[in-house]
Amino acid sequence: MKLDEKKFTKDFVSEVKATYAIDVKDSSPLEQLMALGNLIKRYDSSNWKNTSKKYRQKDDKQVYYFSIEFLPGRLLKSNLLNLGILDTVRAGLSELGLDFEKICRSEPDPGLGNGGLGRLAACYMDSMASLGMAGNGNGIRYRYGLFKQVFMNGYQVELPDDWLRNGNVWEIRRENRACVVRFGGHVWLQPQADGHLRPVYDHTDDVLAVPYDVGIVGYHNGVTNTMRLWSAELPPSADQTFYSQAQRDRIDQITEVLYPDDSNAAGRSLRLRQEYFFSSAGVQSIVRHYLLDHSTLKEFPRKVAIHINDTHPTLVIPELMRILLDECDCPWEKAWQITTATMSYTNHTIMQEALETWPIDMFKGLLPRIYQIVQEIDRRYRQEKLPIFGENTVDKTAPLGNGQVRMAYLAVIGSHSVNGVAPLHTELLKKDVLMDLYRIYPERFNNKTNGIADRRWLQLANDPLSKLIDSKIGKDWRSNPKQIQTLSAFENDDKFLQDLEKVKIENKKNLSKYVKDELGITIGTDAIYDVQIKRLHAYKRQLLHVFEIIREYLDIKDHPQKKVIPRVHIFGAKAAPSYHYAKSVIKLINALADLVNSDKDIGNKIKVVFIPNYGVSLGELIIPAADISEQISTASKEASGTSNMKLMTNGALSLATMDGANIDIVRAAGKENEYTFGLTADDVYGYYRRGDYHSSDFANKNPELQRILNTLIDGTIPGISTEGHEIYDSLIRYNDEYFVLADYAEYVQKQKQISQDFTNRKQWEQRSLANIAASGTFSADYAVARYGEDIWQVPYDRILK
Ligand code: 26Q
Repeated sequence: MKLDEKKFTKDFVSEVKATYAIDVKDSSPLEQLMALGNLIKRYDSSNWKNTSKKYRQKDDKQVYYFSIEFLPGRLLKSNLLNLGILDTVRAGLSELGLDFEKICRSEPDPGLGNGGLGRLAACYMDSMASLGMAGNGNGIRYRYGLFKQVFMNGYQVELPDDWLRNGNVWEIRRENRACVVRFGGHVWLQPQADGHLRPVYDHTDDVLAVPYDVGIVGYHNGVTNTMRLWSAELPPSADQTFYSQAQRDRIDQITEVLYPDDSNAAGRSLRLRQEYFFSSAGVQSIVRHYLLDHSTLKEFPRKVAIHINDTHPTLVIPELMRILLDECDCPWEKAWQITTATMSYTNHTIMQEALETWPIDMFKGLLPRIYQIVQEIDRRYRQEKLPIFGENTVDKTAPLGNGQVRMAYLAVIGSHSVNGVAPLHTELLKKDVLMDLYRIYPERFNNKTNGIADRRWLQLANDPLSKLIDSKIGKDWRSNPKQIQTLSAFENDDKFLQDLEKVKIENKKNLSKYVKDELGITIGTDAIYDVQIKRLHAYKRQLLHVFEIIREYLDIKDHPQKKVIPRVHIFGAKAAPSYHYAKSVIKLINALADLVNSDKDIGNKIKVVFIPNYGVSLGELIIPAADISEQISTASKEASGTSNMKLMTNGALSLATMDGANIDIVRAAGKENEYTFGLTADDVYGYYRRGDYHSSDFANKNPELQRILNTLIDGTIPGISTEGHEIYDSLIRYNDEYFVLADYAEYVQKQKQISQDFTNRKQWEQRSLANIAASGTFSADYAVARYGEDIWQVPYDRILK
């Protein structure tokens, strides 16, 4: 959009006055943020209105991306960037004597997700809008986001994330679009005069789902799509029904908090309530919208694609069936055909035990009509497949089995497409996790490698690098991320390589200031910034990284004179509150940090920085400063990973196992530009098959490793007597489920290599450049375009080069 600085400052001044009845000079950063948000929303309102209107007039096919999590990050800068008015607004505010960065920081970061899956949903929203694709988000407006993490005495403590305290300036409450979602009660089928069976409900618990819409602004294209988040409220009571406090609480609870990624939460009926709540409200609103312009349902799958981000929204399948059967009088066969043609499903996990299931008893009580429909899906599935595949296979794959509703199986059976998120992951789905269903529906399985919104992760997070890129190859890469490849023409341009180094140092300064201010730790910009930022999970093996720090520590203590290349080990990770082991690893890292950071012999040679409360905004600060990207999961366990892509595009070199999308990153950037090590997925599966992994063998034959293991239990690291023993036991007594000891030696060897290589500044910058230049293929724009072409069959405007 067009906006000159003068008009902007005038509008802004009057907005502050109109909203708060004060002058700008008397306003707080929060008030400035609110006024700015309102103004931007107003500037964008025609785009938003016209986008919806255009989709409706052209009768474009709509994609609805259902996700129980969205992690959009702060929206101020990204909306300004995408509208093309970032520089104008920045200049205007500085003209008024205001601190733009401070205003940005006063925006809460909506933590409506746990990690990769939620952030992926947000990246895809950004890319759909930027491609001009008719994409809609559908999720939950949690009153409290994922807990805020603080450390007390090195332990994780969880505090509530009251992100809505001051309201959300980007949302619009649309009470007139609310729908009722029914839970519990009794249902029976009553024959009608025309022979139809119609369900009759009594004593249901009804909940009002109220949508809050957030505009998702496309990049420089005048498109604004909608992300719709549902909030649970009391239904209006026509008959003056009195709600007891218990009923009120039950309703309020539904959208009160986001569940942490934690298998203990599975089986909690509130989680199931959340899943049905947003699935039902979303599908109801889709059908209602569709029927505004269409008189029959025949066209539904040609006009609507519903995508489910993991199994959490799987109930959209029986819910669409319910609406078609019960409210539109469709016969079963036709309803099923429409449903399967509409639905598609992405799997994000490889671990069998993490596949979502619900006890039938709970499911039936909470969702009686939906359960009847799932039973019928199950019955027909068995009937159809039994003669072809036999009882054993059908029993293993049916939606109902072992007293459970098996959500992943229901999702595969009710969709026309099932995808994994990296090539290895998709192969493992076919070979292992969903093997039997792959035999039954081979044509449904496909891969869609994850991607990231480089607008946020490069353009916004790393302005200095973006400007440097502009100065070399122009700005085309900003709309066509693969064009960044042309940057490799400068691999022998010494001046450019030095500039690249300067940018990295500038970003390190930024981060080091934060670390100093917030944690009181001094870190130099000459050190290698070795970064591992992701949820804390045993399979992600933060522990392997810890072992390297202990090794370096002991090495310096043994050889105080030895010259070392300084390192800063940077961690960011939340542990699910009930994940005991993960919390022990947090305590271990913090204890080690205390030991190392305060040891005079160590000085600046090693620093360990565990930045609390890692999330999108901290990611934007940390990632541009990274030299090394730790992607060290046990091969086969990380479905894709996406921080690997964010770090790559910011010039970090990966230290990686051949897992998830690391494999694709290594292929794209060249093996010589990364550090790969460790068991492959085949090796890991070989151990499983033979059952011959013995972790203690690795400890016994490696005295250095033995010594490191002992530091967990011999008091070398103060304050971890309990945690140290637990972790030690998990490795030796319980045979090291994630092969940490098996991968130790090679990992360490690569770490040593990194220290050596880092001193060759030119070559390092060349390899950093190779990563940046190859990162364009991991832009979510291409990922979403592939979803659009292969799965959703929806058109989009932008031609990608
Ligand atoms: C389950 C049950 C009860 C409560 C919560 C959950 C739950 C919540 C979140 C289960 C899983 C998640 C999130 C999973 C996730 O983020 N998976 C990651 O998805 C990324 C995007 O595809 C991949 O890159 C990562 O490899 C994968 O771990």
